[in-house]
Amino acid sequence: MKKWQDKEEFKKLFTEKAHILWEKDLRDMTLNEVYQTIAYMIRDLVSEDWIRTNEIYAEQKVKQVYYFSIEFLIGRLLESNLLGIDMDDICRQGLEDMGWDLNKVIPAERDPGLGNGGLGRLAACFIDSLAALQLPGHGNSIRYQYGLFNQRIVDNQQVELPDNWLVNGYPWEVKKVDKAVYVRFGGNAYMRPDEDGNLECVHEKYSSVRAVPYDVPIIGYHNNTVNTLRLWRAEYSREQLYQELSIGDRRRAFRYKDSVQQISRFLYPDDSHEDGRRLRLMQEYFFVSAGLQSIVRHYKKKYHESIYKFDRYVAIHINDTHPALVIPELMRILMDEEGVSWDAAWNITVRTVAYTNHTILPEAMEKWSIPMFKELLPRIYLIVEEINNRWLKEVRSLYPGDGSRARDVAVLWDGQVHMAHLAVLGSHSVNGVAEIHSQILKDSTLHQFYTCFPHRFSNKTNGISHRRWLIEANPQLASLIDDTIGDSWRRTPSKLQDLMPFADDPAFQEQLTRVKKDRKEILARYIRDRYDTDVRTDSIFDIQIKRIHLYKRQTLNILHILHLYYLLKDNPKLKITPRTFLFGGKAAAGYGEAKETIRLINVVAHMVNSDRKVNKQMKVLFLENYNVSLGQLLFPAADVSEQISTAGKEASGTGNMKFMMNGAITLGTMDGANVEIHRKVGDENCVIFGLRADEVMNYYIHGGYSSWQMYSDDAAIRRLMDALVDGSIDGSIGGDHFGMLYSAFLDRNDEYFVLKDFQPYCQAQQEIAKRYGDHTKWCHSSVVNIAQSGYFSSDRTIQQYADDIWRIKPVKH
Ligand code: 26Q
Repeated sequence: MKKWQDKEEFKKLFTEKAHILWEKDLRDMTLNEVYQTIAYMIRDLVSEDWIRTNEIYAEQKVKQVYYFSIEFLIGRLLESNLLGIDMDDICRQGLEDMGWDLNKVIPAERDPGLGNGGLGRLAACFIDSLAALQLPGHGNSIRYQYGLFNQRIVDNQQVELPDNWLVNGYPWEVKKVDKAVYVRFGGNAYMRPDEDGNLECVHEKYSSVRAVPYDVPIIGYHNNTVNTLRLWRAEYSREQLYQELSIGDRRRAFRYKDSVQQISRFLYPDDSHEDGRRLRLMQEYFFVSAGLQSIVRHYKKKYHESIYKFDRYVAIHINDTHPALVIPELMRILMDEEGVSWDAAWNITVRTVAYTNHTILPEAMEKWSIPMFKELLPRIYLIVEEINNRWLKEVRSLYPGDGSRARDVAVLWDGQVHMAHLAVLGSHSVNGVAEIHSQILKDSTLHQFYTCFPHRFSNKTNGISHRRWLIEANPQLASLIDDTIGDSWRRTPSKLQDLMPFADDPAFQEQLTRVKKDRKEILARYIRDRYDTDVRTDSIFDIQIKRIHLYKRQTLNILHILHLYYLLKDNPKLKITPRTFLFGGKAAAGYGEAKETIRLINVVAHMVNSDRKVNKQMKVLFLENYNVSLGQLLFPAADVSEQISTAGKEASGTGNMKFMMNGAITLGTMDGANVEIHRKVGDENCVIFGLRADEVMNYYIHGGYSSWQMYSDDAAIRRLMDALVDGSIDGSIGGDHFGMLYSAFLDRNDEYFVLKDFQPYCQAQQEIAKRYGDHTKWCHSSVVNIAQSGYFSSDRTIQQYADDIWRIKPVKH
């Protein structure tokens, strides 16, 4: 790996590069220009290794994995790349000599919002770990021109603003025009006999979209590996445009041009309620087809192996069902372009593809209407139909007379294409993302498939990059850990365990307290600058940051806050442990209840914060525009991690792990990875409350829960529910106030058991306050959480995928 020898060399190269790029005096450079200059300098350092990494993979013909995900929420890259190549100190010193502060330069990079939340961020942690472990693995996705909307709060409500993240250019990407491919949409597809009497497919009158890759280097941590995140952009094909124009149909030509450019224009917000939009299906096929074509092309050009050995050299992973069209698309390429028979193509496909499920919420299961699917992807539809026919034939012969089987496992059913069923059928591996979630897949969601293919199912508990979420986000804690146990945990995060003996060490506890206090002060400064509000750093920082969803129960949190407020108002002499409640998260624009939740939080926050009788003891804030960068500021400052989803609903959660790694104590339900966090740290070092998944399931199946009953029996609940609609919180009479939430809780029988879990949650909050009061014990818990968090590094997760699913090995160089 090339390096800058010292800060003098850095300054010299910086000056040269800046002159070439900006043609102006250093003194006139903007922070954005400074950031971009360093980014290009980093690219100069890694470019040889980037080329070399790919050469070695090809020379040694190693098996490679391609991680297909419709989202990659990578966050800013300047700091993580500087840390990766170990050039952060030299860069910082060099900049300082020239009058810049690296900490002020870093925020000049716009946070690429190419994802909604957990699933997209997981993909980013995974490619980070692949490179860190020197594993041959790459990402494949879409280069959205606009990321997830920017969120502003105006009059307590969320307003969505477009995220034009590319306006100033993106220095990390390299456009590869020579690697463009074409993706076909529409037209007619049918089978006909060829000269030898074999059936061949004819696909005609389609329209072609040019897919152009933009590659982003994924730099390994202190090694020479540079893998690739390939992002595809849709462009119109000039040939096709001229053809349309030559026919004389200008309107058709421009319609074609417009619709093509739409394909990679916007990231869809996670809106599980909105069904199958045509453009979304186009996006899915677009990046799947482009990615696969380029993989097959590379395989043929560089590996010189028979196409029948494809699965020995290539693994393809699909991150949820959004890329599940990989299955029929690989079948198409193998059969139509490589002349492989159906049976052989199916074998190769199943052996190549592996699938991860991320949700069991029925409304979030992906389905597409058959007529739309057929019209947009006629050739792919024929293949899906054949997959379905052969499968149902097999099912009927295995379970004769059992009509309900077909319904549970069919790919085509009720006029729809069921993507999860296609994904399970066409993969050799299916996994959930936490133990409890993988169990639920086997027991209920995919139970029938589990009985057919038990060996396909496994669990791979999620993980997070400890490089981004500890080393980068919390350098103060990272260096305290170095000073205490050495720095081997940076390569081997399980070594964080070595902190266990220090859990009761007074000197270590004192230093940890200092670090937490520093991080709370950094956050408090941000809050003061942005919101003109002071928060007490001696208060408990209690944080819930995640997408806003009914099942995640931000409502439970805010109802408890309102309840605390009433307690203080009713007993003016009452003293509670001072608390700062922080929220962050975006609501899908079309998700009414989620947007109403944001408004409720803000209205309660306003009422509490402006009440001088209580605002010394509690503060509530909703922080705008939660994203990766804001996360890096919040996780290190947290005392309490709110993980309070209805048991059985949160597949895993990954924010829970980021909090834990930064020494926060989990306040959570027995859901997702909370179950495993609880097992690692024990009852004494986290606070668990509420219904268990089996109890929730029982209520769904057998009934027996009435939220109206809760309302009548519990005066505190009654007061809170009434407050939602009587105008007392937002200080206005009339109007429907928080009618949607009121209805969800009472008229729709509280589907997520917020009222049922309310009192247990209040007690859990009291338990938190009690424990926080014993500072030594609290510190002990905090240390145990950090020490046990190594298991939740995505390095462990990726090692399991590499060993059990992909069968790939590290490549040292
Ligand atoms: C679907 C249709 C149309 C438009 C968008 C979507 C869509 C987009 C994103 C549906 C779902 C998502 C994202 C889901 C997600 O983030 N799931 C989370 O995955 C994490 C990583 O495994 C888990 O930790 C979380 O528990 C899970 O909720």
